[in-house]
Amino acid sequence: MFVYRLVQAGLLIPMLAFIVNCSGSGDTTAEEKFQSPSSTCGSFAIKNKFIVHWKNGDMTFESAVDREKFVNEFMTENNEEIAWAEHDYKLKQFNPVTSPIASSEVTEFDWGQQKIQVEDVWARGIDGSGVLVAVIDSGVDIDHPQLANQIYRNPREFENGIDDDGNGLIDDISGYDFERDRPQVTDGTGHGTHVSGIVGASHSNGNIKGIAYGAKILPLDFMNSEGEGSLSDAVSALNYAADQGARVINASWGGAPCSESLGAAINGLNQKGILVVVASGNNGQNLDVRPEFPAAYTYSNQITVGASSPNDFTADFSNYSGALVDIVAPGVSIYSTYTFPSERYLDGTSMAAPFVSGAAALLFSHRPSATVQQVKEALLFSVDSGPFPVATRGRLNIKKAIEYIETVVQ
Ligand SMILES: [Ca+2]
Ligand SMILES: [Ca+2]
Repeated sequence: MFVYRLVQAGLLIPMLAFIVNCSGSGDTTAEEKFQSPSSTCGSFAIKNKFIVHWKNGDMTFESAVDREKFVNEFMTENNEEIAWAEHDYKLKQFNPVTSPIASSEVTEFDWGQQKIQVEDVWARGIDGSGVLVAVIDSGVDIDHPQLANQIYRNPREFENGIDDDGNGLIDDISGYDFERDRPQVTDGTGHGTHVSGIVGASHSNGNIKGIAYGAKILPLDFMNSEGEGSLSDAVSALNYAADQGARVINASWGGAPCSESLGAAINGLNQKGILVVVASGNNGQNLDVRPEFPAAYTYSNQITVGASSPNDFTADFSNYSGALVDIVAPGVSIYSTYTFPSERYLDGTSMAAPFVSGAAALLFSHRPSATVQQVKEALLFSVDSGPFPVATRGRLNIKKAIEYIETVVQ
C-alpha cells in the first residue's frame, strides 16, 4: 500500500547515489537491483512489503505477495526507472527495563530535571515556545490532562472528511497514525505518552515537569499495540514531521540491524534543518560491536543518547559507544505522563532521549536562527563530564547549553 508520499528528491546518501550511477547503464536486471537482507537482517524483513529507491531520488513503498512476484513483476516493469530496492523492515520501541541498583539512587521524582539544571532555564522564561517537536513512537494520549494543551494543531486541516491541505492525508489535524493509516492518534503501549511528557508536559494539571513545556508536540504513531512498526511507516512519519515544520524529532526506537533506507531519510532531514534525537537502546551493549539503527548512524543532524543515573553513572542497560553514542541524559526512574495509570516511573534510553529533545527545543526557542549544527554543538560541548563511555564523556546540562549558544548565536 502506498502509505504517505514520496520522499523528496535529493535525500539519498552518497553511497546510494553510487549505486544509482552504477545502475545507469541499463544492463542491470531487476534481480540484481534487489538488495537481499544479510543473515542478521533476514528475520526483520517484512516479506510482502518493499522499499523502492528510484533513479530520480524518490523513495516509495510497495506491496506484493512475495519477493519473487515483486522482482519479476513490479521491478521488471519499472526497471528503467528503479535504482534499487529492498524489503521493508520491522522496528520496535525500546521496551522499558528495570535497574534496581540505579533506581535505589533516586530520592526525588524530578531528579532528572534537577540534574540537567533546567529550572534555571525556565526561570529565565525559556520554555520552548515556538518550536515543534515530533514524537514518532507508539502514539500519544492526546487527551491526557498534562498533554492536551501541548499537542500541535495543523492550521491547514479541518475535521470534514476532506484533505484540506492536500498532503494526501484526510483530517490530519493533530498528528497521524501511519500504522493504521488514520488521523486519530491513540497510544497502544503508553511508551509514546511517557516520552511526550518528558519532552513537553504542561506544568499544570499534574506533577510532571516537561522540559520544553512551551513547545508543541506532534504525535506520530507508527507502532501497533505490541510496540512494533515498519521502517516504511517510520520514514513516512519522519517526512511528515518535516513537512509540518518540526525542528526536533524524537526517536526512542530502533533495534534494526540493517537497512539503508532509514539512514537516507534521516540524512535527508539535515537539509531541512531538523535535528533527530535517537535513543541508544537498552541491551547494555557496545554499539561498535553490535550496531543497531538508527542509534548507530553518525549523521551530522543526529544525536544518539544513552541513559544516566542520579549519581551520574551510566545505566547498566544503556547501549554505549565512544564513537556512536554522543551523550547521556537521565534515564533511570523517570516520572512522566502515561496512559494507565496517568503517571508513572519508567527506566530506559527511551526516557533519556526526550530530555535531549526537550533541551534542543529550548535552544531553538531561545535562538530561533540557530542551525542544527549550532544546537547540536551547544548540547554536546556543554556536558557535565563523568565516567560515561560515550563520545563526549558527558551528561546533558541545558543551563550550560543555553549559555553556550548565547556565545555562538546572537
Ligand atoms: Ca491533509
Ligand atoms: Ca479535513
